[in-house]
Amino acid sequence: MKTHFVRLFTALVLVFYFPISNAQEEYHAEIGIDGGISYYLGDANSKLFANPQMTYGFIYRQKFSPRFAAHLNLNTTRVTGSKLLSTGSTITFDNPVQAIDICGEFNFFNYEDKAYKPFSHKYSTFIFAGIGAMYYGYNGGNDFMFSYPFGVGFKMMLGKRFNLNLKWTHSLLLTDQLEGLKVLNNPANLNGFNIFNNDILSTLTVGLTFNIWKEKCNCLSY
Ligand SMILES: [Ca+2]
Ligand SMILES: [Ca+2]
Repeated sequence: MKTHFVRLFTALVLVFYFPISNAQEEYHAEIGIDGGISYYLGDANSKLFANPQMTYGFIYRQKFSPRFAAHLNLNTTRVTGSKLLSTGSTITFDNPVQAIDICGEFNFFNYEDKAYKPFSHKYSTFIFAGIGAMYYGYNGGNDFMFSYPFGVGFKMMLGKRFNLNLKWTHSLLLTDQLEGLKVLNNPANLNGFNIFNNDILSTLTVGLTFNIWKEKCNCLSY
């Protein structure tokens, strides 16, 4: 009789305790800020990380699954440099740029805090690509053009609510105007077929995001 009671008690504990203990909070989105450096590649510069400028901005990330997410990134920075022209004179520029990107993300690991599931990690490298736009000074006024952002990153959970993000982004502008000067807009007349002759804005940033949009999950039901 005592043995039956112990078995029954153990079974009840297994049935009721484990679903409760494994019911975790899941968050569907993140908001946060990022900051770091930017540099430009184009008609006046071909070196990575030349003339680095400060950049900072806002991030929103929507999580679809442990592997897939999408982020919205707003960043502000400047594009600076100088160029020796064929006339013998040197021209300098310092152009303010606002950028917005919307990218899909793929995580190389399952980014979730579930130690009992294989391939789940509290960190992951990820790749992303999408579409964006930039608003910048051009020829005494302002102009706007779409871009193709893409890059690599690393994300890591900091406790239950925060995430650290490292991101290296390259945004190919669909025009050659990023320096803000007409003389550096397609100066070699090479932009006809090769979109990669357009200007590129790159950023290397560290971000801190906060988990929002909580939903209880029964983690035994996956
Ligand atoms: Ca250019
Ligand atoms: Ca160019």
